[in-house]
Amino acid sequence: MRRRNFLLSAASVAALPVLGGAQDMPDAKTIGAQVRDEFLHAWNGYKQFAWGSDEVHPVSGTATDFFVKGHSFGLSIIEALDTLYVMELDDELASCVKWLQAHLDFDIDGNVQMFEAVIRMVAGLIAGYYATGERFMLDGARDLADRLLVCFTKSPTGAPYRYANLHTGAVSDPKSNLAEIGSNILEFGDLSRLTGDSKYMQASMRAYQAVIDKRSHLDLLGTNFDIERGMFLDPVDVAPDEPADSFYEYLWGGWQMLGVEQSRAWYRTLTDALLKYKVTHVSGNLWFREVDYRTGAPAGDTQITELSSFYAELVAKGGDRAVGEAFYDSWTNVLDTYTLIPEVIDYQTLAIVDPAYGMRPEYPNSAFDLWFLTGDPKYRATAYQYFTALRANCRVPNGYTVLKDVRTRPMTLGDHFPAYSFSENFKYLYLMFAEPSRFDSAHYYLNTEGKVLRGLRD
Ligand code: DMJ
Repeated sequence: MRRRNFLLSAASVAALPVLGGAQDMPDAKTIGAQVRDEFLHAWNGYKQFAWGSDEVHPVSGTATDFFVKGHSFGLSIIEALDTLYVMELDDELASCVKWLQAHLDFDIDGNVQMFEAVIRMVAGLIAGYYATGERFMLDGARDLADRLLVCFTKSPTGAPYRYANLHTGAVSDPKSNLAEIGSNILEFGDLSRLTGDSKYMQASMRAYQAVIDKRSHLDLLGTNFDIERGMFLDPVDVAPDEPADSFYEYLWGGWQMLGVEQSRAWYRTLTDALLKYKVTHVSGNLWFREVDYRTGAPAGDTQITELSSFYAELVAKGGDRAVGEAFYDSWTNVLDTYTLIPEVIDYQTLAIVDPAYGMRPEYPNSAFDLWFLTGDPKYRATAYQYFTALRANCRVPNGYTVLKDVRTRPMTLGDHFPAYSFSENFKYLYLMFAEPSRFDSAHYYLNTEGKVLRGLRD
């Protein structure tokens, strides 16, 4: 899945000329306006080449489906709803509402990945409902959740299958992982609250229970889990890296957003073990090592993905602020070294393992939450550094694109704008600089895909 090999030392890449990087910062409002302009630049590319499709490929000017080959759900539209709202792009939002009213339909004969459908589309429609008050969006979120619920109800353990056919209700793929099993309590808990039907919340809690019951005597978890046999498939615990990452994020969210005491207790128990056995320091940087969940002994390898950088904000929000701030600083060192954070590095040497950059939002996600948590200007400065690097290296005439290689100069372009970037990167940056009136920065909660489930204001 991850972990390809393209080793190049940190020193040799640092010697290359860079575009972007630290520089004098304009005032926050000016940066907020720049971020909004750049979001619009990406959005216009989507509208021009892919309107109604799931995702745009802005270099070739083409479009693709994300979930089911041959059918698009308008994923980018769903992902963008609350971003358009907070940015006060109301005409654009009205076009999205119109498109969804005409096309939203989940009665599709295709296998859909439950995890991605929940964090992107169920959450996107709930956030869209909060943003617009359009009841059909809540009905759509509920209809989709009902079609996905078979992943949970057909499982002998309660931990969900990975795929559901939205038309037939057939389920498939029992070999799952922590993130896919445990990243639904925010959406399902909110749906239970909004609809008065507790079945969604119950499904999430049962899924958590099935996995957490299998923790070791050290309170550590494995990573990949057979949901039919109720057992971990291998002993390596990669947390907080993917594919464990948002399992922990949602445990905390179950408490902070929904007030579920059990969720807080689980978060605390598992996080205490994670911090006890997994924190490691290398050359002044704090990282998390892979361990055998049964013994706590080092296992696996010393590679870590950019996706884990979200954990800086989570562990800080959860009460371990010093760990979160130190982990953020580690990733800032990677940003300083490579201008943008490559997909995979070796934390022993900071050498690149996979040089691609998938427009990943996890580092600015941490900057955003840590800024509102601490008020430390360092988070704005580094977020601005990230933004200028993004703009300098990922911007193309018709939008923004992922990169194939951050080591070359210029960086090597890919041809894809992931739908999550309509929901995440630009939104985090905009909220922390523009401080828009439609967002309550003192009381908010975003899901793992950047959907604002708490904190939207009229
Ligand atoms: C997003 O889909 C979500 O943030 C998810 O939790 C994992 N990361 C991707 C983007 O990198």
